[in-house]
Amino acid sequence: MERSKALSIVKGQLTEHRYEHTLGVMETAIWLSKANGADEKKAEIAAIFHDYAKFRPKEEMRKIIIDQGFKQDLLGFNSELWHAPVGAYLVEKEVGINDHEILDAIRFHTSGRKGMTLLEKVIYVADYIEPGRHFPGVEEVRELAKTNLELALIKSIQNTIVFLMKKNQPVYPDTFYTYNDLVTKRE
Ligand code: DGI
Ligand code: FE
Ligand code: FE
Ligand code: FE
Repeated sequence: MERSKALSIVKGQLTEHRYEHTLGVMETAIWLSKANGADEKKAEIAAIFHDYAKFRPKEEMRKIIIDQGFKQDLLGFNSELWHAPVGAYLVEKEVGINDHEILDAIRFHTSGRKGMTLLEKVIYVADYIEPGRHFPGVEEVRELAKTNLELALIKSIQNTIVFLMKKNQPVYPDTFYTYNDLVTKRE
């Protein structure tokens, strides 16, 4: 799909602020792809659609997770996690994207997973460091991403876990599995 067509589709789903974020993720995902040998075109499309479901009503998302038999444990954790698997589903159903690498990059962009693909790593890190992001620790991850995607990914997951724990919020187990998998492989 053409970039302009994809952007016009997603614009209708997002707020202005979230659309600007999406453009930032797109640009960042393209340069991370170039630097790491990922498929630039797939990264572009995955980035454009990664937050497609962000503003769907909670009840719609809950119903899709139940009806489609997605991981039911999601329902017991922060609903912020839901837009990723629901997004992958809706992007296929409503937009007609059926490339599984792209859909998985959308599906796992919030929690990550054990055995993340290169494209999934690119989208995860791009989502975290795009130029519109301003939070403590983001600059360190931006620096790491210039030379080492893997280390940038590990640091961004660590930061997310610490951020949630500092707020006494639950951490979805897959976020830990992602982290453990990445650091175990580096040992
Ligand atoms: O949709 P975005 O804001 O661009 O970013 P995202 O899809 O990475 O969403 C991250 C949000 O999800 C962030 O505000 C923290 C929240 N969250 C809640 N519980 C968890 C979680 N994120 C992860 N990775 N793991 C959790 O257990
Ligand atoms: Fe997201
Ligand atoms: Fe993220
Ligand atoms: Fe995002």
